[in-house]
Amino acid sequence: MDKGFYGAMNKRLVALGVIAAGALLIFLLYPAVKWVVATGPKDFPAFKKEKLKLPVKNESLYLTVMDNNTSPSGGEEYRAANDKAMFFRVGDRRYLLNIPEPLPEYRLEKVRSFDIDKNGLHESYSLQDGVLKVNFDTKTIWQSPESWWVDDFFLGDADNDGIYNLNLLVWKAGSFGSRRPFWITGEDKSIKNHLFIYIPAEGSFKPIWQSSNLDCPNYGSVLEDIDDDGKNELIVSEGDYSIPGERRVSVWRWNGWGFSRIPVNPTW
Ligand SMILES: [Ca+2]
Ligand SMILES: [Ca+2]
Ligand SMILES: [Ca+2]
Repeated sequence: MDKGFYGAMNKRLVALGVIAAGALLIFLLYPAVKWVVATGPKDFPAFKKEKLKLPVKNESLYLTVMDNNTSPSGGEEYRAANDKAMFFRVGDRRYLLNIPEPLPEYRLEKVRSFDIDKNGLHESYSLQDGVLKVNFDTKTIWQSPESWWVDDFFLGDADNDGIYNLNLLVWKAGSFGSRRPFWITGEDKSIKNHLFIYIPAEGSFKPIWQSSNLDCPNYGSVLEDIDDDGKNELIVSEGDYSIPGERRVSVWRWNGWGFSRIPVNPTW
C-alpha cells in the first residue's frame, strides 16, 4: 500500500469523525437551542425590556373637525410640532387626526380622571411603563396584568350601549387567553397588538370584548360620532407589524359582536 492511500484514508476518517462529533454536539445541544429559539429576543420579557428603553412622552393622538372651507394647505396650520397629521373625509366633513410622530418610538405616560361607574366620585387612570392602574380613594381597583404591555387607553362608549368603557391597546404574546376557541390547535406565541374593552363591575372592571391578534397594530384611537348618527365611531391610527413607521387612518363601528371597518376617503 502506498503512503498516499493511507493519507487519504486518514483524511476521510478525520472528516467522518468531525461530522460525527458535529452531529453528536447538535443532538446534545438541541434542547438548549430549542429553548433559546423559544425564549429568545421575541419573548415577552425581552419585548418589555426593549419598550422600557424608549423615551417617555405624554401626548396621545387627537381628532380635529375641519371647517369645510379650510383648504388642505390651511389644514397644515393645525399640525402640531413633531406631529404627523392625517386627513380623512366622511361624507362632506373633513377630519384631521394628529398623531405623535411614530418614529422614534416612545412609551406613553398618561393620567386621566373620570367617573366611569357614575358613583359621583372620580377614579384615576394612570399609564406608566406599559401598566395601567385604576385607583380610587388611594386603592388600586384594577391593574393590567404583568404579561401585557399597554400602549395606550381611552375612555368612551366603544360599543354604543350608553355605558362608558375602559378601552385598552395591548401588546401580548398569544392570540387567545383562557378563552381560546377549541378548534384552534397549536400555540401562537407571537407578540401582537389587541384591543380590549372593559366595563366597571363590582368596584373593579370586567372585560366585555377582547380582540384576538389584530391584523394591523392599533397605535392610537379616539371615539367620536363623526357622522352625527348618535353612535360613536372608532378612529384608529393603524400601523403595520413589518413596517415600524407606517401609519394610516382607519375608521370602525361596533356591529354587535366586533368592529366593522367603514370606508373613509383618506384624502381631501
Ligand atoms: Ca366613580
Ligand atoms: Ca359601552
Ligand atoms: Ca356615528
